[in-house]
Amino acid sequence: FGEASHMNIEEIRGRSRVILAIDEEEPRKYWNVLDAVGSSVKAVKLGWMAILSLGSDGVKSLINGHDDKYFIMDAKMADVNFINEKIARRMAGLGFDGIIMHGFIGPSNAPPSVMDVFVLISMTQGPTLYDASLERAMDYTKAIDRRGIVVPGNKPDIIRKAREQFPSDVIISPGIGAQGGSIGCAVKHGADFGIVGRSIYESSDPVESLKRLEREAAESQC
Ligand code: O7E
Repeated sequence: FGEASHMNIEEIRGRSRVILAIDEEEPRKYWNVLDAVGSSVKAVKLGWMAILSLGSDGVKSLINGHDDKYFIMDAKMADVNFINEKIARRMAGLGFDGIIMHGFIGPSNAPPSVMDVFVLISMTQGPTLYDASLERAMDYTKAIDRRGIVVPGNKPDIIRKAREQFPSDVIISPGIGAQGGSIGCAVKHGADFGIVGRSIYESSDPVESLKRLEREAAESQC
């Protein structure tokens, strides 16, 4: 995945603490939001809404048109290995730098790392089975070849436990703003990035919202 001129996720961490999530219906909105925020956003998370709204060729064009940014595909993969691998290779072909999979499937079903893998260990809503056996979910995740993990930004205690168990992972945390989490608190407890969707893309001033989030992340307070 060599052509793009953007930074890797660890380099981005030194400059920005927000990963912009876009889950819109309307294809044009993906372009509009990225135009509005410009170079201040360094990492973007897209998911199934982007693939459904833009189509895979549309997603590829969007990524090509913003080659200063790091793109993560929120596939939440949880299939058998050979399917996960096919999906990961296709997503890498669209230009994605990272992909998200569920941790519960364990290392034998994880795809070989054709790009950065982020493993989901606990969710913003729930409780889910992850919360009933968080320690085991963490053990499964430790055995997966990965760049980082996903833990809920609206559950600071889980972020703290995850940071203790995963001292050198890149921790990315959704659930900031619209789902009640605070980015300052998430960073204070050990998150590297807050993943933020509606609080930015539905804001009347996305740039101002982004700046406020970056300020809160830098202050790192609850
Ligand atoms: O509430 P918003 O609008 O800021 O959007 C939250 C985003 O985070 C959205 O894209 C959703 O798919 C994602 N998310 C959760 O909301 N909860 C989770 O537990 C996990 C994720 C997620 O991003 O998972 C993979 C990173």
